[in-house]
Amino acid sequence: MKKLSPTERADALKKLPKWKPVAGRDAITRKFEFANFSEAFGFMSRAALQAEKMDHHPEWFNVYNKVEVTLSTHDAGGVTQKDIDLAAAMDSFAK
Ligand code: H2B
Repeated sequence: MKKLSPTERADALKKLPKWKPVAGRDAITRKFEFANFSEAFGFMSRAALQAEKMDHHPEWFNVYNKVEVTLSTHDAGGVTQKDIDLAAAMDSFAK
């Protein structure tokens, strides 16, 4: 997996308007908010199964109804197409 160039990354993020670049690091992040813990954990369960299928795993932090997700490809040292694909899948699970 090759890191996306700044232009490729900016282009890909146009389709993921809720995902933002992380300051000082080649990664993207989004805060999800749900009605309650059950909804948040349901989302995390679906995201976890997708992550396993892709062999690509999120950094995330959950408190009650909020889930903060950071995506980066550790093997590549930055954002790759895998991060974009997992971000899009997470967006679809949060709908
Ligand atoms: N997840 C993420 N986010 N980045 C990686 O580089 C990565 C991963 N590598 N999940 C995978 C697992 C690798 O360690 C295994 C051995 O395939």
